Amino acid sequence: MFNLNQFQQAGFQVCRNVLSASEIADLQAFLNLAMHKSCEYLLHELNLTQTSDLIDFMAICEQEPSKFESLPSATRSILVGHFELETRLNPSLWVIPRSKGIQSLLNDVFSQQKVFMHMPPTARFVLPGNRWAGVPAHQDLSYNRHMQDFVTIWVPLVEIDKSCGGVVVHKGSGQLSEQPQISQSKLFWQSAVADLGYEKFQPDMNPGDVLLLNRWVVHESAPNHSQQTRLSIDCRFFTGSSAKHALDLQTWQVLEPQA
Ligand SMILES: O=C(O)CCC(=O)C(=O)O
Repeated sequence: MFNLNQFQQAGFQVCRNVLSASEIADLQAFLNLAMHKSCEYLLHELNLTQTSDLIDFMAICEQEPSKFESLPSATRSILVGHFELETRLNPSLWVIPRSKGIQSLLNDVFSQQKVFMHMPPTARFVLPGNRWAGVPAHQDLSYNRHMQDFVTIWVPLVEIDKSCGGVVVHKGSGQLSEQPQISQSKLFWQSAVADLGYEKFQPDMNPGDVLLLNRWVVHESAPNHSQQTRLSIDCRFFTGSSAKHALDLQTWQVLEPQA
């Protein structure tokens, strides 16, 4: 049951059973197929034979950064767990904004204002052991200056527990002002914000549950220690205008960036 006051205070909320079983099944079917294609593409590009070779390849890159840096940016992006743009642009992912459960949640958050979804959403796959496919601690506002009033909805498509990892929320940071990023190796990811000592909370979730985040709350990816690939989608929903492409949830048109 969504609680707006609690969300505004904490900056996050785990919302249970928001997407239906059939919505989840459609998303899983689409992304499982896309994941196999992405892995085949990587194996072909890197001249490797099996998926686990990709993890060994990343371990080598950690020792020899130039091996990673010399790859095309599209390949680098898939290696750190991002689905290709073509997949992210596919309307199959609009199951999320079209879901009655998501629309009801957005209505509670934005109280009947017109809502838009940043395009394209991000879809991720974290292969077992791919510890390079993780986002360090960050606040979403630092990466989304093109929107003012927005929330992130993180949608896992597999069971999320301590072994499979998921998103770790820094409990208590939901109203924190924007934090500077501390420098660190930029080989695989952007810099992190400093650890201010907040309690780390990593919710267990089932497919159908979603994690709602405001733009200030600090959060990061947890590593995937399981034998299963972690599949998830994160969408940003906003009111007002955006300086980047957006999906209008009233008309289902993709809008051009606005000045
Ligand atoms: O899926 C993940 O591992 C991280 C997602 C995230 O940090 C975000 O959506 O802002």
